[in-house]
Amino acid sequence: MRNHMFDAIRDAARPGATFIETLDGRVWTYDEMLATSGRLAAALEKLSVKPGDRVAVQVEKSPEALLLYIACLRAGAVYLPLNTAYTTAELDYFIGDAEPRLFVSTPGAAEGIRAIAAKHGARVETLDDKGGGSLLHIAQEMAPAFDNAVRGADDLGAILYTSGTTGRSKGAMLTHDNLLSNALTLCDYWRFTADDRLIHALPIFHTHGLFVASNVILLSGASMYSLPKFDADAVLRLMPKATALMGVPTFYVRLVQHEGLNREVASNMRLFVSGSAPLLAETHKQFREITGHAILERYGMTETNMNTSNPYDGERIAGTVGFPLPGVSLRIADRETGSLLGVGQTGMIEVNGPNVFKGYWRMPERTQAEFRPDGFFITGDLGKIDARGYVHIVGRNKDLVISGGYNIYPKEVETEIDGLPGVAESAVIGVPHPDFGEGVTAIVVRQPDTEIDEDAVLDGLRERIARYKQPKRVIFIDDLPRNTMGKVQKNVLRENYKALYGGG
Ligand code: MLC
Ligand code: AMP
Repeated sequence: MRNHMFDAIRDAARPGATFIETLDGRVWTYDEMLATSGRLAAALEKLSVKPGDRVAVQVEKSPEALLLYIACLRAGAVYLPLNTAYTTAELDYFIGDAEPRLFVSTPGAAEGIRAIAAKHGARVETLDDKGGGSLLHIAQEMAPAFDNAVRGADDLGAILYTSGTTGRSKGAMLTHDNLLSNALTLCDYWRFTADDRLIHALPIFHTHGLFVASNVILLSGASMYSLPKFDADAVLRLMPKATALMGVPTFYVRLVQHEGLNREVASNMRLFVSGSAPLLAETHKQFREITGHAILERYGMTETNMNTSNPYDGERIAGTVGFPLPGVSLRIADRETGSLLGVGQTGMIEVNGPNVFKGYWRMPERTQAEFRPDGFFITGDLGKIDARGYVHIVGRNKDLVISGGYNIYPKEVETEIDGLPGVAESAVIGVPHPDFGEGVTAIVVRQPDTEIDEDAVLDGLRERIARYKQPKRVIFIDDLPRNTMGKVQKNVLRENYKALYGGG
């Protein structure tokens, strides 16, 4: 193969068929996908992007943004998507760490980014969600036929940053074959064909929306309705014309609350997938009662793509994430010793397979620490396998909050809060939230004789960390509960505040 991932995309592309349709009825065919991604790849080459160079992209969701991902594969560049919610302070770290050759931003944000990019030697070009921006301008001058870079199975296709337990984000390096093998497995397991029409309402800067949703459509030659973001009204309007939806649990929580959801509106749909965070059994049940469809829950990670899935034909059991996908080995091991555990025993979930990433960008020690000597990746999720082989996720061994499908590492938020004047210390926890699953909550201890309040804490965080990481509530207490070792007892705090948002 000349270009491991792109060759497969090109081979699946159906001449004349629709690839993307947007809410305003604009259509991008597979022919346009090939031509525009070729022009964009040529533009990257013109901008001196060489195979192996990183291209950081922080833009609004649009068909062109997805074509830029494909263009990066074709040019041999490493695609590095960034959440649009990241603040300038956060971007400084990512650009410094990844050292991209090129940073593609929205026209509105470009000025603010230029200074940081220049500091790290990156050039800035722009892309907007209306088909404009300097990068597309350059691409329009290029020929659509592009001589694709030679890329093998093990070459990097993307780096996705995942927040770090120590506060520093880690870039997960994903190879062409990590992406291709997992997408092909999912196409097969979930029975995707060229007749499918996916409602794509996820962001395209994370694994779920970029690799699971988009790659599956590309590799089955199917089409998607692309929504700028999740909107329950729009999803329900599209359902009668669509066949599949992929979403985080919040999508389904909002859909079951919507009066427009019923059996008839969902009758053309064949598949509803949920993942990125635990789906409540209650939501699964309500959705089934209203529509007759059993949501198919699966389990994945940025580092591993998808690991397990409930079956397409067999029983989809609420509260489980199904079976290891074909080609993926999954085992449960003792947290401390690493010795393997038996049926029904709870321990660390460890995985191995062509889906598992190559390591963390420029962090060989962290990489080594998160793999067992026999190559299994230690996920940080706690789980068990039942007698029928279904995997259950029962908790996390990592201090992590998942809110609306986004991961927030408390350490990062605590470090920012602790740096504010008047704060002695803080503990950030996730507590049940009816919409987001978990709500980020800060428990703060003031310094003696200071008066810092909730608004002051939130004001202090506004420019520092992305909105979704900011606490929904800040609570002040006199002392954090600690165990005899002096460690903050977050379990006690989670119990004390479990009803804060009306959940728990
Ligand atoms: C938005 N807000 C959030 C939030 N999303 N706060 C906490 N958690 C979130 N996830 C903020 C907004 O900035 C806004 O702030 C307020 O909450 C209410 O916004 P909203 O309009 O209700 O939110 P909305 O835009 O509808 O977004 C909610 C959402 C979105 C759930 C649709 O967050 C989303 O699309 N999440 C998907 C995340 C995802 O793709 N995860 C996959 C990761 S990959 P204010 O106060 O300014 O108004 C992965 C691997 C795997 O995990 O297995 O898939
Ligand atoms: P991310 O780092 O954003 O890729 O998030 C990956 C994490 O999301 C996993 O390690 C799990 O903790 C969690 N996750 C993903 N899918 C599920 C699921 N179906 N149920 C429970 N947790 C999930």
